[in-house]
Amino acid sequence: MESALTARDRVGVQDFVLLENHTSEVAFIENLRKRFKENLIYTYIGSVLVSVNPYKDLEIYTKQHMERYRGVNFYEVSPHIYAVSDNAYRSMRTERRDQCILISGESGAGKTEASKKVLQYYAVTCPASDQVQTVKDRLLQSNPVLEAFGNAKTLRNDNSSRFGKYMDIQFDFKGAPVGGHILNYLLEKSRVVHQSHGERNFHIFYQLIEGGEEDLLRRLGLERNTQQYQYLIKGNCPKVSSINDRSDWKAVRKALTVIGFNEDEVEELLNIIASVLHLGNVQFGGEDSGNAYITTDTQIKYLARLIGVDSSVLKEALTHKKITAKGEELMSPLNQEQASSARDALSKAIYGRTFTWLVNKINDSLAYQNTSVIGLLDIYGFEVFQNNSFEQFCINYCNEKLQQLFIELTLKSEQEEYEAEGITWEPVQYFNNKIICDLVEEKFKGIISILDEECLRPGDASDITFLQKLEDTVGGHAHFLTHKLADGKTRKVMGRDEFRLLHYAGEVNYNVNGFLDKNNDLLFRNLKEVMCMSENKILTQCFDREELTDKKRPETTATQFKTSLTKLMEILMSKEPSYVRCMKPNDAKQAGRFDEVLIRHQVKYLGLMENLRVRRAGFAYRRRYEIFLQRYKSLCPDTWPNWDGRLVDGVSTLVKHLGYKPEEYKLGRSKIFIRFPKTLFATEDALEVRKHSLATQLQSSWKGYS
Ligand code: AD9
Ligand code: MG
Repeated sequence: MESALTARDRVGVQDFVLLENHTSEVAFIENLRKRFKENLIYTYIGSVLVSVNPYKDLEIYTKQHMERYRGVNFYEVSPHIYAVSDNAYRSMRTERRDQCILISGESGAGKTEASKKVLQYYAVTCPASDQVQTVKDRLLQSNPVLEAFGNAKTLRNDNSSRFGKYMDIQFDFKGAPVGGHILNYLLEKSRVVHQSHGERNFHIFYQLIEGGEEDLLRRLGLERNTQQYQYLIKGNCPKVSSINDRSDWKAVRKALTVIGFNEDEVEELLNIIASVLHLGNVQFGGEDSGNAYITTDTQIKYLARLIGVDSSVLKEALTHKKITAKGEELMSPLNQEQASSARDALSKAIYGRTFTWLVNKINDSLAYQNTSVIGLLDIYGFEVFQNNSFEQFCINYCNEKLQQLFIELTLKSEQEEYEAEGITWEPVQYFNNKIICDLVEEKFKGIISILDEECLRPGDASDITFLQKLEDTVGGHAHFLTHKLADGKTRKVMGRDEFRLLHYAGEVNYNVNGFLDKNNDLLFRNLKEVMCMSENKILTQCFDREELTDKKRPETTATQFKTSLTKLMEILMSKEPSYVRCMKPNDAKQAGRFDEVLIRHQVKYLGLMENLRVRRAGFAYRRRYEIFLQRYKSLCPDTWPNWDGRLVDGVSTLVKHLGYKPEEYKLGRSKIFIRFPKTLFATEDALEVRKHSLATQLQSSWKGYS
């Protein structure tokens, strides 16, 4: 039998607080590496779960595994996402407190996979009736649908979430899942009309074209060739080896039915998807006067039929803009370039609004009930590309907010625990990223405010004037840089149209081109009018006539996002959080490769060393008295087989018998705090020896009978 000591040597410790040298990053990474090589992808820092993406299917998500974690305390079994799920579930049941599981990490680190595992765990292990089964099925089937419409292949991840998702799972008093509700955040709409090299549009387009039945494609006027569509060729990446669009299409079709879509609704939804592809193929020519005209009549014919509008109305709307002059409404012609961007704006609006409609539709089918909930947050991870734009700015800002929440909540809860136990709190130094959140979101002075100001300013406002304003306002900020150096010289590595933010997770250069347009997100009024006339029932819900009469300027994209994030933070703050910190082991999406540089970078920006220091703040280990006594009571004749007195006295007697020195531990109100891992290891080893000798004794006494 392998001794406890050699096992520790081989597979490392399952909780970083038990690392001998807990301040050493080298020891931390070595522990991760050892475990990763043994396919042990999960490790704790106290109650925080650290997960390293294995990039291969491990046999650790079976029903048997789920059973193993059901109703069992954290430290009795090896670390697992199921342990976190079960712990949150039990806290919700016993303490009647709403829970949330916050999953963070960079793009491709495994957040979405982790959130699916949590959902599957509840679907399998929670009690069920027929009605509950329907809810469970719908909760599970919402994933393939939302992923088809909201995920895409990027350079970082073949199945990258291009929207943020917060899902409440609701449980009744028996602990059965009875409903759910999804909030979605800022879909990356620009992907509908443009993709960077090596990336794709949203999965659904390829699924439909590759998997759609012959007569369906005929009805939609589509060819079975993705390369025919302008919106699908920009990234020059029609196929992805890890993705089977055809079988995914089947799964999505089935999922839509489970969620409760009838045939007509599916047809209308697909009409919209096909319309976007046809819109992308609408081309414009230029008359001598410069006015745009449409050169592709076939597309207009299909569009008119699929959207259910008159083709001449549509043609006019795509090439004109309605203006009001001297109280009179006039149609002013657009030039070629303007018409192309109006067309793209329409495609983005149609797709974006349909996505929100889809989320609402799923919510309706999940029958929201206000009971105990467990919230699951799976949002796009921090990302840095060669060229970073407005989308990365929003995504990375969102990650700053989540990091901020993590810092506030973990520090706060640690501090509270020490106070509750009557043990002196030893302050820990850590980097607080609030300064970066403020730089982005502060009223009047923050980057978003400055951007909004430029968006509203009539006249010569442009992306470049926005950059100049930034330089004037936040130029001296410690986390902001542009090509201009303080001495008037130029920083050569940066473009004149870029600014750099020093995020908690690393430096990112943002190119300002397109910031104003994307933030304004304008759609010409006459295009909105046409959409309101549509006979497609989904589109009539997406484009409301009231919008046409509303004189108020709609909120900018960044401000809407900021407001929705503030609300999200409030939701999360009101619940008891559990954390899953995901990491990616290499950039090649390969199994078995542990790139130390990449891991070190993530350990650093996820603040894992600080997390560990806070968690240890003097003490490596803490446990409730009854649990500690139950586990180790056999090691002391006074506490074995039972201790009848006060728990604290029992623990005190036990540890004195074990030879703990006064400086090695402290007794709080309900828990024992142990300072060094070696003390605990010695006790664990003693337990191992005792079990072994008991087993040997038992064996020899049996031998006596034979
Ligand atoms: V992004 O911010 O949405 O771009 P995520 O969500 O963090 O990102 P995702 O969960 O999509 O990453 O994981 C990326 C890929 O890694 C998956 O498609 C799987 O192929 C792989 N993966 C992640 N977690 C696991 C796992 N526990 N077991 C096996 C995994 N493979
Ligand atoms: Mg994801």
